[in-house]
Amino acid sequence: MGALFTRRRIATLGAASAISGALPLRYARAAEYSFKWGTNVPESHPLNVHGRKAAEALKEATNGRVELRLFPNNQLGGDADMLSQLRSGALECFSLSGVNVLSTMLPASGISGVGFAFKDYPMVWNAMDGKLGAWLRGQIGKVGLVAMDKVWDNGFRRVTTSNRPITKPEDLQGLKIRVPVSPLWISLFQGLGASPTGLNFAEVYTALQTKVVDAEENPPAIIKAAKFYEVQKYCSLTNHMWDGWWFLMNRRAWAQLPPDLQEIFARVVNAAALAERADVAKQNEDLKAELASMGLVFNNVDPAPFRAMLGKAGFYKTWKAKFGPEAWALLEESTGPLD
Ligand code: X2X
Repeated sequence: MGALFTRRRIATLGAASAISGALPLRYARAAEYSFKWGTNVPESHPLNVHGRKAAEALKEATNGRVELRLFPNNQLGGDADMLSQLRSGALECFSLSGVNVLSTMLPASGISGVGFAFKDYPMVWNAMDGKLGAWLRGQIGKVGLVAMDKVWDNGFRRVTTSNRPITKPEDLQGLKIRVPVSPLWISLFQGLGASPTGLNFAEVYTALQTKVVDAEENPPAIIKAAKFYEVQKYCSLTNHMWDGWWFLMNRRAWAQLPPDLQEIFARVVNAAALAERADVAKQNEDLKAELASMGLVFNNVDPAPFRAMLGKAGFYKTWKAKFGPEAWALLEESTGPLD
């Protein structure tokens, strides 16, 4: 009876607020569960576009009981800040690449970033939606975080520079290039003879603009959204690494949701990840012409000599030893032999 009474009262209030143009009736109650969700890329990136849609869909599917509040573009702090907020529970959800700062506390999560491992998307999703992904989610669980099943796509990464196109490994020698804060990323570019600096994404535009670094590497959707074409001249299609974002949650926040809401939450977020993947893959094809019209000069790259150089530098041997035989075998199940 009590519940019915409450619902009637809310219906009455809802009708009143509808007249005054306030909250629609369906969501007249404040959400029971309100989670903040931080991302490190600008509002217009498909991660956030589909993130906003996911938040809407979740509100619909839970009748307003669960709310996701998206904070794009490092509004809550840089990658390292958001990761510590996530761990403490100050932030409930964070989209983070396993190869990025997550790998500084969980080295295993960097394995998806091994240089030139994935050649195309079928290979990527075979691994990340398959055994390697399941194994990685298990590792993430061991450090007290929850990872949703579907990884959101960032894309195949390409080197951009302000001073010269990269067509062969020699062009990378001594190049001052920004990479995310990650031992694997640093090792990859050192192995290729460049001079990498680890910086959180929030600092990249300024670092390029002030020439603290001459280069960075990211997929086209990011080059567009973060306007790197304003401060970079060349884009070399190196495809040296695929990258994606885990949808990570603080474990206590996840555990607050009763099982039926957990099920809806996972379903909605994972469906949004699939839609985002399709959008990013398309953008990464389509954006070349648009970015070229904005002045970015593209060139193709033969990956073979770059990969050979990494092999000679001992990159694959070193990282195989660090990740261990179990993880490496899972990666090679999808990619084929890597060394
Ligand atoms: O920091 C980057 O370059 C970015 C946005 O691609 C990642 O999150 C790895």
